[in-house]
Amino acid sequence: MTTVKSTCPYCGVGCGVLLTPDGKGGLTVKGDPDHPANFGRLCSKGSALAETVGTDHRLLAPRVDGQDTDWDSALDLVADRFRAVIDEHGPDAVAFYVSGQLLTEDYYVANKLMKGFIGSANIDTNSRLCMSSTVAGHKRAFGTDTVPGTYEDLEEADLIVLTGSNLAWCHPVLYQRILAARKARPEMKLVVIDPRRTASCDGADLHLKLAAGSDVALFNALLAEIDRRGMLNQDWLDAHVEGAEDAIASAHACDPAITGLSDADLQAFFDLWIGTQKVVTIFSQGVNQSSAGTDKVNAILNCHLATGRIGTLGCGPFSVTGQPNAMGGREVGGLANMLACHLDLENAEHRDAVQGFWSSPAMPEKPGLKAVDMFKALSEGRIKALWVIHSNPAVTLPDADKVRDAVKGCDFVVVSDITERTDTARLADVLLPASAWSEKSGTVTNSDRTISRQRTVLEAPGQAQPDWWIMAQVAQRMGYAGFDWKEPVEIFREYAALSGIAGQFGRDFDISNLSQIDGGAYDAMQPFRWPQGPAKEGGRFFADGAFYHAGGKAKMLALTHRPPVSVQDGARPFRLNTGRLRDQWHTMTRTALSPRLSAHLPEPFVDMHPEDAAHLGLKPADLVRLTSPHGTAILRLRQTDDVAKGDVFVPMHWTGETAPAARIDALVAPVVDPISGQPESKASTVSAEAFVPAWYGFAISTGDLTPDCAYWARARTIQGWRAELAGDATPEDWETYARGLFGLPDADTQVLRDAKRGTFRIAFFDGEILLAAFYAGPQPVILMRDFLAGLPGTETLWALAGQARGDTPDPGPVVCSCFAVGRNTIFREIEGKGLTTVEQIGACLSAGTNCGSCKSELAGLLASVNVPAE
Ligand SMILES: Nc1nc2c(c(=O)[nH]1)N[C@H]1C(S)=C(S)[C@@H](COP(=O)(O)OP(=O)(O)OC[C@H]3O[C@@H](n4cnc5c(=O)[nH]c(N)nc54)[C@H](O)[C@@H]3O)O[C@H]1N2
Ligand SMILES: Nc1nc2c(c(=O)[nH]1)N[C@H]1C(S)=C(S)[C@@H](COP(=O)(O)OP(=O)(O)OC[C@H]3O[C@@H](n4cnc5c(=O)[nH]c(N)nc54)[C@H](O)[C@@H]3O)O[C@H]1N2
Ligand code: SF4
Ligand SMILES: [Mo]
Repeated sequence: MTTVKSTCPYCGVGCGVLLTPDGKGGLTVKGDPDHPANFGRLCSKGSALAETVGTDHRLLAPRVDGQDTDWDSALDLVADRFRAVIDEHGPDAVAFYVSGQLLTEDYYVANKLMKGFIGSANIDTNSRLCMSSTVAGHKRAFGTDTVPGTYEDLEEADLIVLTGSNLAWCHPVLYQRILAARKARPEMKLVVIDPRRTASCDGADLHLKLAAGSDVALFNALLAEIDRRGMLNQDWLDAHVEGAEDAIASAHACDPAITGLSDADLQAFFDLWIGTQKVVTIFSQGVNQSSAGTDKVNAILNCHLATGRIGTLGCGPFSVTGQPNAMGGREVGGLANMLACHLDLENAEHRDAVQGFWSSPAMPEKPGLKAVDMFKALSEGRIKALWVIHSNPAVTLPDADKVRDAVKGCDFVVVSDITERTDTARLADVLLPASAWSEKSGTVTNSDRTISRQRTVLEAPGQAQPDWWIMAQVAQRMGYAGFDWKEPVEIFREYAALSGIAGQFGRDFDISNLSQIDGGAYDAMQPFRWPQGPAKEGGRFFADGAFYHAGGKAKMLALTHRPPVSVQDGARPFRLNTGRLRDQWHTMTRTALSPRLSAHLPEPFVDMHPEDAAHLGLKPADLVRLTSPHGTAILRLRQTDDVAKGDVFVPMHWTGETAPAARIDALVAPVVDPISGQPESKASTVSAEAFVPAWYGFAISTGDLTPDCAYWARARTIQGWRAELAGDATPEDWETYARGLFGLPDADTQVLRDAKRGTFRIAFFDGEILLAAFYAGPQPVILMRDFLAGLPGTETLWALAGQARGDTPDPGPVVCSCFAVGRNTIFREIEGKGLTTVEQIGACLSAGTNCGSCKSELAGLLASVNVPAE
């Protein structure tokens, strides 16, 4: 089988992969040593990609009202219904909600259809929840949405500042590149700015645990100090920047105490930042997902502009993009207030040029509805037909229960997905089967503007078709010309040609040198970064001081601190921070298919400071109920001083499919940044209390497992499933309950009952093969879970003991997912062999030697054992 070069479908690092199909529908995945993003490295998610292909979970045919059908019927229906709504209520009564995970070619078609032909700008994307504050901040400062630097800068910097970015878990290969650079040049410094201690803090020189939402105050304080120390780059400011005086005055007026940081910490940060010429400030969702997100971005950009530290080797602000094509979506104009190729929707000349290029009948003159407003319009009946493509908004939008209800209540909802098993897909009137990664073909752009190919290596199952094809078919059936492409390369050529028009308007994004590219060259396309050509030294922007505002200058902005909108008070004393885990991707529709990835953190949780937990009377492993005015969630307690007192952290990944009580966006307030419209996903306020169920349970099985009780969370294991459960009322008969849970009405059983303690254990068998087991009691059940999870499907007659026999030690929860090495195994090795370094653990157990994503966790385990002598 031939090996094909492609790109990882997860984060915005955009790693190159080598894919070799096995001829049986599967493939092997390796890092591409030649790709400039990763040079062969992959993280745990990339390494596990092979476990997420396959057809078990796939949607195989178009489905209308729950019935499988053929493409013609489904596409005609979608075209007719959209046409009917537009004819009756106008173009603004329909909407598309799309995704930064779409390929550029898909994205281009979606935009052309909605903005150029339907004639509405009601197309927004999950990038609104992700990158829109950065887009708005870049445009305010630079006049265009441009990331100035390249990945090489992360290695060449003398100081890296991670602001609101858990790079170790969310952009693991970039983090590994930084770690490798620090190893080669130990003088390179790392500062983390995050209210929470994260894996990215291990080995950092300084962690500023700032008060949630206080980044503007912190960077204002830095700007004021730059001025105080006489470190403004006055020549550069005079030549290339407007607004410096006002910005600096506002910075002086801002009180650094707002950050909650000690003077010593502030001074240490100022010394490092001001004293290091080659500084890269990386920022991500701790900055963007805020009601002051755009100001936070500009507060960072102000400091780089004030010192002229931008666009040179190892130097500049660096927004890391989240999704694999978040950057491509920005280039192609995916947001409701943008046109393709960094042209502006509200600029009549730009609009006319694009309309001419498309020969399109109608173009909207105003921006369309931004994501949160779009779903509000949906709930109010102003949007009457919605098409969701490659996203799961019923889980990931703020006020998610309301969003879910709005989708449910909408007259006509179309969802394009690869699986029907999502909270949003389950609500669709028409469900369209999309080809998945490895089956489709196109381009994506990563965080440093490198455009890479995704290529087809597997055949799409059933009737699945690529997203661009589905949209182009609907467009043609609506009677629109200009959608009759046969291959993605034809779309790419058209898009590249359009970027030439942008170039004529002096915009930064111009790849029109590729507008004649033929199929062969497209197939062979190597990763390349824009801008192309000699114009920009090293592929960076702005070192020459040429910005994109009308006068050619950059702008510094005068900024004041605004606290998060949701108020912390006696009724809602906790600030709810949300974010990501190392081994899961968003709503888990793909990563949760991998038993390895599911083993790292198999259950949703809330991180709470031990003093807060004690104050609420909570014990380890208790369940906690969080409540906001919008919704409620039940989560397992993890006590940790990683979070500050008064803060709680909950991962965003669990859904109706995996843990219906733990959909955390149900609690998040639909509050947005006034400029970007990006939701404040990290600073809602909630109350917390113990959730005391009548019983707790744990289940393992070879077969499917869908519990029905107040709280449950399930995860894949190598042989099947594992689940945590808790119920409000004790079932009358445990055996009946357990048989129903597993769908095993007749299987042989072993039962262990302790009437006095109220505990019950049951195991189901086929001969001596364990099919399933269930453990319940009035208290959290203490078991060797990770050991038990491996038992179903094996000959086991002693599962009821709930623990390993003496000779089989419990591995504990997985730390290294590449080699499935558990925490207990690592502890035993550390203690038994007296290990003191991460490298030694790797040598003994292989842990951390493949992707390296768990190295910081290994360091944490070592630190907890090797407490230095006083
Ligand atoms: N494993 C994994 N990787 C991913 C993804 C995934 O789902 N899983 N998703 C991808 C996507 S789409 C994205 S957008 C990126 C996101 O990547 P990141 O932005 O790095 O991830 P998050 O965990 O959302 O948030 C980052 C940090 O912001 C901190 N934070 C919260 N409030 C504040 C604040 O007020 N100020 C500051 N300075 N920090 C704050 C949080 O504590 C958190 O540690 O990850 C990408 N990579
Ligand atoms: N509380 C809180 N909420 C957040 C965030 C947070 O930090 N905290 N982060 C926000 C951010 S940054 C982001 S990016 C969003 C992400 O949120 P979503 O985009 O809603 O989440 P995903 O799980 O990535 O959804 C992608 C969907 O596309 C489907 N899919 C996979 N491949 C294909 C394909 O090839 N074609 C099609 N048509 N479908 C496909 C998947 O099965 C899945 O249902 O969440 C946002 N929500
Ligand atoms: S860092 Fe991991 S998830 Fe991101 S692109 Fe690379 S392999 Fe994929
Ligand atoms: Mo994102």
